[in-house]
Amino acid sequence: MGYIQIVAVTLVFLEFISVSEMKPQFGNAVPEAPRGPSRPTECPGGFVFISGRCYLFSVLLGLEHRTQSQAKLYCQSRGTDFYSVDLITMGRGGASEGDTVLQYIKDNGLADPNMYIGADKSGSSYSWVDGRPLSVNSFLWVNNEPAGDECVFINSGHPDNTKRFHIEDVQCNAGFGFACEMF
Ligand SMILES: [Ca+2]
Repeated sequence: MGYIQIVAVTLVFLEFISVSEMKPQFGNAVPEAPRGPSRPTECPGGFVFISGRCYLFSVLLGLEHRTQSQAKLYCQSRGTDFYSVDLITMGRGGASEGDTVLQYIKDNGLADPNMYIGADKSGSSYSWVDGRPLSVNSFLWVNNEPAGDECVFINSGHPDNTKRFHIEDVQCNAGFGFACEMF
C-alpha cells in the first residue's frame, strides 16, 4: 500500500471515529468531574477564596465558640466525598515577613477575637494538620511564644499584633472562634 493510500485509509478511519463520538450518549452521560481542592477557582457555599484556597471562618457564619477539638470536628464535618476540611493552616510563604491568610484575617476582623488554627504540639514539636512542621523559630509566632501549650491560636488583642497577626500557643479547652480550610 502506497503512502497516499495509507493516508486516505487513515482519514476515512478518523472520520468514522469522530462521527461515532458525535452520537449522543443518552443514559450514559458522565457527570462533570468535581473541582479538585488543590487549585479551586471558586469555593463551596460558606467558604472564602484566598490565594487559591478555600477557607471558612466561624465568625462569618455566626457559629458559637468552640474548644479546639470541637472546632476541629466542625471543620471535618464540612468535608465531602470530593474534599476534606480541617482547621486552617498557613505559613506556606517560607521565612517571609508576611502571610496572606494571617493578613486577611487581620484586615477583616475574623479572629473573633481569638481563633483556633490548625496546628498543635506532638511530643516536643509543633506541626500543621496537613503534616508540615511548624518550627518554634517561625516568624509566625509572637514574641516569647510558643511556651509549650498544646494548641495554637490567634489572639487579636495581643499588644504585638498591631501591624499584622502572629500566632500563640494555648491550652485547648477555651472556647474560641476558629477557621477551617479545604484540602
Ligand atoms: Ca502561649
